[in-house]
Amino acid sequence: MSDSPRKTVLTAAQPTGILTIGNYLGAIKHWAKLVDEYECLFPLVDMHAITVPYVPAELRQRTRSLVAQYIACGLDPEKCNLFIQSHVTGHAELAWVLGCLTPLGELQRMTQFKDKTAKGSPINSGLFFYPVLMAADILLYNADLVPVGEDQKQHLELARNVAERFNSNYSETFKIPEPKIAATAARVLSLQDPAKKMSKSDENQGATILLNDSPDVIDKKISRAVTDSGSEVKAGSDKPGVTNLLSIMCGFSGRSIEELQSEFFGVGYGDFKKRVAEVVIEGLRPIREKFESVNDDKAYLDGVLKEGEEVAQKKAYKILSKVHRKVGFVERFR
Ligand code: AQP
Repeated sequence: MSDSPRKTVLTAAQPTGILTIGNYLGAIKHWAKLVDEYECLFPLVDMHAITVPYVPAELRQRTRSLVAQYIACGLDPEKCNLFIQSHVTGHAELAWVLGCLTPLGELQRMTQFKDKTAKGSPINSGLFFYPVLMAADILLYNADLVPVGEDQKQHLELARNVAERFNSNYSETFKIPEPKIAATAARVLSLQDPAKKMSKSDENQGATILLNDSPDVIDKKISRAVTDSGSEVKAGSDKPGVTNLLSIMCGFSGRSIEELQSEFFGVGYGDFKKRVAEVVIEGLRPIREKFESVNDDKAYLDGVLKEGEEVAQKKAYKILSKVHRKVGFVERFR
């Protein structure tokens, strides 16, 4: 089914803002380790980003910037494929076919949709259809493995179901994608409300640390992060704020929670936070420097995206032609 003897990995981020240390520690840092072993496709999913309110000029700018952020985080375009989802029309085309195989009830069960509708803001049908588009993103390249966080497991399950349904209705076509969960991936929480995850689109700027935040800003945000009652630097369900800071420090330093707890035994919250800020600033320094050096190089970024698009387009066309033939569409004339 695939040209490559290597397994294919596909995973994505939405260009909805500058990446946070949550996106980095929970996802991209781990993706960067896969490029030597797997054939990796990392689409920038701009079509998913328009399922929620957005500003067109910002989306365009954020999509370009996301390529630079990916490269800065270690996704080497020489070793993996970076491209824009909307540049490969097969994503939308396959989503339509898969949508026609997806019972309404399956989409109504998606907890992410239910959560977003519960917030009461106006909902469009694109948001409802989001999991089908995600299934198309994956199946269009016959991906073997999909690195996902807990929050995306249900969507991947839907992709697996729809692939199985297609194979059983129309004969074997798609591989059934498997989740790939990095054992050490952190779930980074909001600095202002550790009951929710850190999100790049959070309107409260104090809640997130962005990959291009300056050392001063990082220092301020961490010093103002909410902590918990008591004064001990210790992880636990009764101390979500401190646990989050410890886990951020683990992510950047590679040290375990236990080691950090012993180091900070008897140390107050203020000094602990200063140390967390230093580690985050040092961890982000090379990323910020690389980002600044590539973000303005439009010719280089365009070259990366153009090459990515060509590779993705070729792969997508192969699968899509097969799908069109199987579902009974007349062969295209070009
Ligand atoms: N706080 C987080 N901790 C760990 N992992 C996270 N991811 C996101 N936030 C955290 C992981 O980052 C990858 C890319 O995410 P995405 O851009 O596709 O969408 P998202 O999960 O909705 O990320 P955000 O930052 O919360 O975006 P917005 O604000 O637009 O909704 C995924 O692998 C995700 O699990």
